[in-house]
Amino acid sequence: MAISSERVEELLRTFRESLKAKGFEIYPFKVGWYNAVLTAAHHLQYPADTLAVLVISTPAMFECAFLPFLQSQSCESLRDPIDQCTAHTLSACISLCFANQFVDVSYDYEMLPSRKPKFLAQTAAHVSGAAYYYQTSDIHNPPWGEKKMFGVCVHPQLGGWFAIRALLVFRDVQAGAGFQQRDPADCVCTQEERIRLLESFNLRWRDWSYRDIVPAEDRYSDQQKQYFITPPGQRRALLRQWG
Ligand code: GSH
Repeated sequence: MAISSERVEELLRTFRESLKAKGFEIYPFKVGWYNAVLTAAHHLQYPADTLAVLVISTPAMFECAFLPFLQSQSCESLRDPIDQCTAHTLSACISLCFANQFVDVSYDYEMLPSRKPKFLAQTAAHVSGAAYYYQTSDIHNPPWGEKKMFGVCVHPQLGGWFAIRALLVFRDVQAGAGFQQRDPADCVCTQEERIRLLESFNLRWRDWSYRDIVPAEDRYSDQQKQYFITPPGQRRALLRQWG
């Protein structure tokens, strides 16, 4: 039986609150909305009404989940501290909130045997309403000719100060017709701004200016910036310094 949109919210309420306290946000959607915009090779193999949830990290994740996670572990044993922290936090919240549900979890860092990602994170962000995925196709006369320019997601409150972390699929939960798709906020409205966004992201991504394309309510702390600016191979030394 398909559940109403109120039941979807009820099902997710405690999970949403537990993850918010750790600096994550969740955005529910139907698998069919995602499959509708992709070729068959990328489809998620579930019926169209199956409930899925996208998980993103906000700037608060670093202080609310990551630093406490480091305190609880021996840093030397962590190979992928950020990914391990995300998996640890999500698994704990899933066990707590969905003891009686089958939840299939895919992380942004996981690949299929074909080397394709398990899900297209930016597409999932767009169809779930989390963040608008700006691509060359959103620009009428792209000034770059045939040059490949990657698309980028912009969150209406966080700009680019967030990261897409995971996709959950509730195998046995079908959402009813009342659960309606909401478009993501189109916060980079003009052609000029969209060109500036894609140029900043593709040509000057190291300076992170694309993240401030819209005024953000929250941004990464200096400590978090220092962590992410440091190449992953050198972060262990940084963690040792932070002690
Ligand atoms: N695999 C490493 C770990 O788990 O520590 C690296 C993780 C990592 O740095 N991921 C990037 C990230 O979280 C890409 S998703 N960046 C934050 C951002 O770009 O906002």
